[in-house]
Amino acid sequence: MTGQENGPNSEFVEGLQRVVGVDHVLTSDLSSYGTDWTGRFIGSPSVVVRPATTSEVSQVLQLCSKHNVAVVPQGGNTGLVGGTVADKGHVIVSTRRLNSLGPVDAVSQQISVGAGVTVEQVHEASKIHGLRYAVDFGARGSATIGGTIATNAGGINVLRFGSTRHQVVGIEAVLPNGDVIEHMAGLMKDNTGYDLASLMCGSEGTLGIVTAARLRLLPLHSTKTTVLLGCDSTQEVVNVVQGIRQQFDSLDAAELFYADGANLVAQAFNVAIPFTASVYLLLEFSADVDLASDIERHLVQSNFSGSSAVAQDEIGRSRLWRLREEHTAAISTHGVPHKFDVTVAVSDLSEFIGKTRQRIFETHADWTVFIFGHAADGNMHVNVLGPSATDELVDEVVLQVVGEFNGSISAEHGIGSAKKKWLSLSRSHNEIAMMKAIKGAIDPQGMMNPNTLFVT
Ligand code: FAD
Ligand code: 2HG
Ligand code: ZN
Repeated sequence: MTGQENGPNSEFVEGLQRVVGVDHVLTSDLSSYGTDWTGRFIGSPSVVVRPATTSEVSQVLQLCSKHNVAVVPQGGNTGLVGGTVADKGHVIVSTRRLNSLGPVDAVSQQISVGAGVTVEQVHEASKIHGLRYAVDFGARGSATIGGTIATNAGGINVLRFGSTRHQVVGIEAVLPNGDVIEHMAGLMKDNTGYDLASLMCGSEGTLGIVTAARLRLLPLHSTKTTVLLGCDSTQEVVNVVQGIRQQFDSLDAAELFYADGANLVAQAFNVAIPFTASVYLLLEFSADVDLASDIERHLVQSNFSGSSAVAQDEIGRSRLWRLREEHTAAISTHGVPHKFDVTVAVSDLSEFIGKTRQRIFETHADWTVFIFGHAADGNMHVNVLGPSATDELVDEVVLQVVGEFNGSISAEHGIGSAKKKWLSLSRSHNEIAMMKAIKGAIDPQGMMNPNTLFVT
């Protein structure tokens, strides 16, 4: 839907300017808002509006509703599935000025923040009080709390603490008609009907705009131990992770990557690889005791015979983490990838990865494939360089393999515009019908993020 295919009409733009001020209604030089992080999805928004308060968001949405203009919410624009692609005539509502932060409530171990606050800002504010925010991933410096809620972001600590949905204890959001819902008390026991905060998690901007959230914080442990292991096969990684999880409830992260990805990162960013291996497993533990010797003992007892490197100081840990976290940026230095963030049962991981590589090779032997991800969740990232941005053959091939393994076509990035054609591989007809009924009830005009989630 949009009533402004030929560009925004002046009455509408002036209305927006009255709400947020002239400086915060942009109608030219919009490419940084119009193109996604990967460069694969390029939109052509007509207007970017930058409200600073919930009341301004409400007035902006009322105006958009009145003028029949489609709205694309945008936070840090670090999404990887084309979820912020806006067509001509669409308005991007940037939430970055909704940046109120805290204070940390040390008694309830919670914090209230505006949707435009970054994940890293929440980490820093929590740390001062001996607390931590569980959601963490490479784009922490730019990804916003609103964006992480809208995508139900996962990241490296899901195995211990769950995804974003598990951290959100209160929500404030503006519905398409401008109505505000606000449920921010953060009561841990509160069974008073539908869980609207949870509904907004993973809604990808299709139901309204998240303007603030109350987040659960956790005690910050005094010691972090990061261990890089060299393994011979994916199945060995799966076995090691299983043994470690049984022994250590202090395991925060278990990340897998291969020699090809490590070499790419090393070349792109001059990061040293401590030893060679075909598959790497990066483990991170946090606890109030030094776990290094316990971990070493466990590995010896379980007959682990590969190479290893251990770091407990900030610089050493960061060196090891860069090998994993810089995969995304390193791949992008070689072109515009097709990206998949999929989950299969951990017990199927090895077979799934083998089959995925084989099918891609059979489809096009010259395409380059990088696979890495969150080993304990069965969440792998398959990145393919070679096909053009609009060629969807590789998408069809990879997502079909996921379907064969009864996996999920989106583990953590969302469906966006990239995967909406394949939603039925992971969701039944009745489930999609129910989701569309919810969308229709909340957004009868279909004005919220129309290119995302559903094929319309
Ligand atoms: P955007 O990209 O701006 O938007 C994403 C989606 O949310 C869009 O559909 C948008 O319309 C909607 N949206 C944004 N803000 C709001 C709001 N306030 N209200 C309603 N809808 C909104 N993701 C993971 O899950 N795990 C990872 O490990 C991970 N690692 C990454 C590493 C790198 C280097 C990069 C570049 C990205 C990574 N991502 C990861 C993907 C991305 O950072 C997440 O999807 C993040 O949640 C997006 O936040 P954002 O603020 O940038 O949202
Ligand atoms: C990660 O785990 C992110 O590093 C990004 O989810 C994955 O670049 C990707 O495909
Ligand atoms: Zn990831």
